[in-house]
Amino acid sequence: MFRRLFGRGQDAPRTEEEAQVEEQQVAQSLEKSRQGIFGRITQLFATDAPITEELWDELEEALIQGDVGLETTQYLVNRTRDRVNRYGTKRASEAREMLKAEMVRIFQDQVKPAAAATALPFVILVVGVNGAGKTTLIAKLAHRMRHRFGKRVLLAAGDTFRAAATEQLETWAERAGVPCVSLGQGSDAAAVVYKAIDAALEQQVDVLIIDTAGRLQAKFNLMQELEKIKLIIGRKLPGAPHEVLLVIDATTGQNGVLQAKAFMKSAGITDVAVTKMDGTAKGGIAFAVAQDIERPIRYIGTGEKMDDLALFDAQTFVEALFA
Ligand SMILES: Nc1nc2c(ncn2[C@@H]2O[C@H](COP(=O)(O)OP(=O)(O)OP(=O)(O)O)[C@@H](O)[C@H]2O)c(=O)[nH]1
Ligand SMILES: [Mg+2]
Repeated sequence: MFRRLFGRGQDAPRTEEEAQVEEQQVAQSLEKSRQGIFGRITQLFATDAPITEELWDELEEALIQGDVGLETTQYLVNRTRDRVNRYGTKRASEAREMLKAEMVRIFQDQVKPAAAATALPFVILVVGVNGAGKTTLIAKLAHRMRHRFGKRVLLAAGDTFRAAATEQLETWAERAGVPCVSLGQGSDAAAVVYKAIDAALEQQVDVLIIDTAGRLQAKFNLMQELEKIKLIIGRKLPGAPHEVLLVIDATTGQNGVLQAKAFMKSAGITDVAVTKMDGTAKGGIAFAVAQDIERPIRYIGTGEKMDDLALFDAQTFVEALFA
C-alpha cells in the first residue's frame, strides 16, 4: 500500500470525486433539517416580497426552533439585518443570500489552536457524553485515514468503564483493518494510554486515536478524570494530544451547547465532530456549538456505517440546508 505523509494528522486533501461524494452524503443527512425548519426559512426568503419586521421575527423563531440557540440566532439575525440595511436590500430573496453568507462566516470565524503539525505519532483524544457516537466516529476516521490516505493508525481502548466497550472498539478496529491496544474493562484508562503510546512509538504509527468513556458533562469527578487522562498523555508524550475531538450528537439539541462548554473547560477542545446529522431536523446545533466554544467543526457523521463520514465544509453545509 502506498503511504503518503501529510503535514497534519489527517488533513489530507480530498480528490474532486471524494469531495463530491461527501457533499452528497452531507446533503442527504440534512434532508430532515432541510424539510423541517430550514425549509421554512427557505420559504420565508423565497419570494421577491418586501422585507418586513415580521420576516425577521419569523426567521428568529425558526432558527431557535432549529436549535441554533438564542445567542447565535440573535447574532445571525442582527448581522443579516445590518447587511440588508447597509446595502439597501429590498427583497427577501436577496436577503437570503446575505443570511447564508453570515451562516458560513460563523464556521469560518472559528480558529483551530495550532497543533504540532508534523508530530508523529499524531495523537487524537476523542471525548463526549455517553452514546454521542465517539467509538463509531473513531472507526470511521481510522478507516478513512488508512484506506484513503494510507496512514498507519493505532486505536486505544481508553473506555475501560462500560461493559463491552473494549470489544466494540476491537470489532471496529478489525473491520477497519487497524490494530487496537486494550487492557479490558475495569482496567485503568491511564494504563491503556501508556501502553498505547509505547506501542505507537514502537510501531511508528502515523496516528494514534484514543477512545474514552462517555461521561455526562455535569459529573464533576468524571470530568476531572478526563483532565487527568489528558495530562498523562502529555507527560508521556510531550505536546500530545495534538487534537482533542469533541463528539456531539446532533439530536441532543441545546444540551449539546452545555456539553461543549463543559468539555472545553476540562479537556480544552480543539475540534468538533457532529454525529447523527441524518437523524434530526435540528441541524442548527452545529452553528450554536461552533459559535459558543469558538472551535471548528471538522466532521459530520451521516449514518451508522463505516463510510458515513464527511469532512465539514461550511459552504456545503449551508447550501445543503437551503437547497
Ligand atoms: N444514524 C446515525 N447513528 C450513529 C452515528 N454515529 C453513531 N451512531 C449510532 O449511535 C450509537 C452510539 O454510538 P457509539 O459510537 O457507541 O457512541 P459512544 O459515544 O462511543 O458511546 P459510549 O461509549 O457508550 O459513550 C450507535 O448505535 C451508533 O450506530 C451517525 O452519524 N448517524
Ligand atoms: Mg464508546
